[in-house]
Amino acid sequence: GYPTILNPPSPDSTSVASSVKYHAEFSPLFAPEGFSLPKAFYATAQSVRDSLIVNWNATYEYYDRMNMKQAYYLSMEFLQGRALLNAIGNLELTGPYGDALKNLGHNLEAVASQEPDAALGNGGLGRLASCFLDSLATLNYPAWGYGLRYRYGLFKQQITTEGQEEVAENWLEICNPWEIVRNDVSYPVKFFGKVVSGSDGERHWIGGEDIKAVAYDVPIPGYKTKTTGNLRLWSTTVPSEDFDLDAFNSGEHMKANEAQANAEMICYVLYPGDESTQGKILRLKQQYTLCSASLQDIIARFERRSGERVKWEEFPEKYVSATATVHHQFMADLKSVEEGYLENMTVAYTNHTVLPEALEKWSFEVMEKLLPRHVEIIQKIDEELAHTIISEYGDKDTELLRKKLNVLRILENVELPSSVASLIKEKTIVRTDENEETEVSTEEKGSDDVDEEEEEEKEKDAKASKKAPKEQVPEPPKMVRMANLAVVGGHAVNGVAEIHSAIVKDEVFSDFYELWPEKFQNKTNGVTPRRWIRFCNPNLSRILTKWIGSEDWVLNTEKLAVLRKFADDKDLHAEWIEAKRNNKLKLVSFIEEKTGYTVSPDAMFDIQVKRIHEYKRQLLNVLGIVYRYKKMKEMSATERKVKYVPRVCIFGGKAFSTYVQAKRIVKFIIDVGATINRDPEIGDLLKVIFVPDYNVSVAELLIPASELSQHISTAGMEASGTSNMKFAMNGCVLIGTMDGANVEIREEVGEENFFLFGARAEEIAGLRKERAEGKFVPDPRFEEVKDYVRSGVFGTFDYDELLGSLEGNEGFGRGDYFLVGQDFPSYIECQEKVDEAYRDQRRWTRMSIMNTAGSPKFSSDRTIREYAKDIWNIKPAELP
Ligand code: DL6
Repeated sequence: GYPTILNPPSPDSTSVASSVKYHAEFSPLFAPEGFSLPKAFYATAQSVRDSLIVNWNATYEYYDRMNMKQAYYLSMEFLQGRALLNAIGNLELTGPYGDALKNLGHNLEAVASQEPDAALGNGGLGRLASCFLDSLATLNYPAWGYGLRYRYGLFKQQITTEGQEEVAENWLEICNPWEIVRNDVSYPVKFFGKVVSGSDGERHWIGGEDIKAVAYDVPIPGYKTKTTGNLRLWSTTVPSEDFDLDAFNSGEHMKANEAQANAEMICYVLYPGDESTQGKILRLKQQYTLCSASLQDIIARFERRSGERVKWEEFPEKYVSATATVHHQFMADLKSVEEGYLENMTVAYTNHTVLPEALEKWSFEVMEKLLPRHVEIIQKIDEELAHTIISEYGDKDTELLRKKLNVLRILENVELPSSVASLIKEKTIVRTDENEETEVSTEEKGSDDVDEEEEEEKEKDAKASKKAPKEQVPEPPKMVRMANLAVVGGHAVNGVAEIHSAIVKDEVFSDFYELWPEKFQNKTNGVTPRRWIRFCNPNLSRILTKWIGSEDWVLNTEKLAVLRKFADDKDLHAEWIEAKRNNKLKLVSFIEEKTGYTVSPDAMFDIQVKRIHEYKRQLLNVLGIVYRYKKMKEMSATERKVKYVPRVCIFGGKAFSTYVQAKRIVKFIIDVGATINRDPEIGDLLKVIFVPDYNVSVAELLIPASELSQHISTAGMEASGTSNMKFAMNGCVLIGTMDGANVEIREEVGEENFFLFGARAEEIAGLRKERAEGKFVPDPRFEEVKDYVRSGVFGTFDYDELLGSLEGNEGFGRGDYFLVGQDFPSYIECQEKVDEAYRDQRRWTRMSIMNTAGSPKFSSDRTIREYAKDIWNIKPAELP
């Protein structure tokens, strides 16, 4: 029943204009009079969507008909940004739409800037998911994305003199013109209730709270292909009969609406605060909703496509190769696991962080209440895992067995069934001498298993020694380790850059690696060259096309390497510098509009944009700026002009609303900027800008204008980073540590074209240890810079908590866990080398060209091909 036309007549500007006018009139979102910019945007988007729908339906029909293996990418975040320019670019309709809008009295860029960013993500994780969708469609892979349709996304960041303020981001206020609600596609999702044994011998989950997940589909057009993928986002509501009409009619209006409000709440915001138990439950509900609805949908599709006879054994081969890239990896609706649908070869786990606080653990009790049946199944999986561990290590070394059970089990501090516990007990009885048997440990038996006998023994001992019995130590909390569940359940586990994957297998999951080495892989991240060069940087794109000889590089980034040949060509240099300057000029206006500061386009644009986090070390950057400022102030005007290259230091990024230290960092940057930017002695030599509400469309403006960008995380802590790739592609030189994908970028662009500093990942543990032992001797320049801040130059805000975190030796939170003081000297010395290189504009331009030329590897097309071949086992299928 789908239309068979795959090629709608290629619209020229006249037919485009009439389609836009048609939508302004017949798909109205505004009053009939006038044709304002917002009205023009929505009408244009609706018109573009018409073109997308034809290929979208055809793609869907083709996959259905061919019954081919499909991949599903599940992610809590998709950071799509704006879609208009991307869609018309991919459809090769930019010209016709530009002309049509001009005829209608508007300019395409201004119309496009009306689109609110779809900010259903927090940072790199969500943006990666969106780049992957673009590559999947472009390369004709049968694949869909699944996520949640958050009503408010993350939050809108406002910057005031007090720092960051969060405001709800109402991105759906007018409507999302790209989405289509599929009212016929919805699934029940259950929470709470209880599990009972039925007369059929099966366990049944009954009662509780029932909600409904409804599908909203967003088309994902590939570049120069008919393939149009799908991003299915779930929104939550209640089955209609759940409206309590009796309560409503008896005046209890709120109560009548309670079920609806509870259900809708699930999709209100991304990462709701989770400090309270209610907050934790809400997050678990979100994760479970995504997994449950998506899996029900996948299974329903499998059943439908199977026709009369459903062969479950074909499920893994035929259909699912889902990637749980949910950083809170609630991997799967485990009911399906139990029923055998999702055994091997179906779910793969990508790890995106090694930060312990992001490797999620759920309270066993909370989970047991919310998902009682799943907890039973997790216990079964955990039990099976225990058997595997016992058979692997039980006969070798009892200490080892104990350690392995402690580390590998999914359930922490939860007792195993008595049969397994006694098996372990048997294995852990060792002979200390010929007659005596000693139990090695009770730890693996779980807290409930600590024998009463043993407690009595202790009390007896205490009495014997005439001491009062010790106070009862609170029981350790019972937890479900989601990452362990993901490794056990996944057929493949991968990290996202070489160094990160090495840490994943050798440190974070080393015990699992020992057990199942074949599961572990690396898949270095990538970004789409369509959005991140072709569409966001037309000035550079024209140069690339001219010097490479064709526009092929958009699909075959290997071609970028051709530029190496011309790295010293004077004509290329001239064009390169002009393009960068034009991009900088655009940014100058934007900065003025958003912050009120005027910056000089002649200064070096030095940018650090990413989530604000202590491990990403925006603090190191700003302390470096403070040091530079102090030195400038100590010099004469002439000296400082000779020594320093003018710089505009630009920051952008959001601090999570409850992350106090990150918010202090934002406030600090703003205060430093307020002082420096007003200092007449310094003028254009140094400016510090915090760009408010950093998001995808702001990145599209900043990255093309960047000359230096900072990727300066504590080594070993950034899984990959993807903005580093975008910057390099756009001819920006990087300053960075040996961390995440920096390592590979440096390898590709050449070490002479990358500013490296700081401790290496393998040194970090030793350095932290030294620090804890009080052996660290801070560099005097580091002390000097902190004293300078404390002297009040940047205002009266109390920076003790911030600077204090860099001092002492008390471990996490204090004692400079992120080693800012350790790396400070090498950082500022490296920054001097940056100035020196920039002063020589020929050298700098060469470095810039070499960065673009060295970035082919970082296309998400390469990453996706690797996933498809090595993990998902899917093949491209171009529409006939
Ligand atoms: O893999 C995408 C992206 C990496 O590039 C970043 O290095 C990494 O921080 C990010 N991970 C997350 C996970 N959650 N937390 N925290 O956002 O993934």
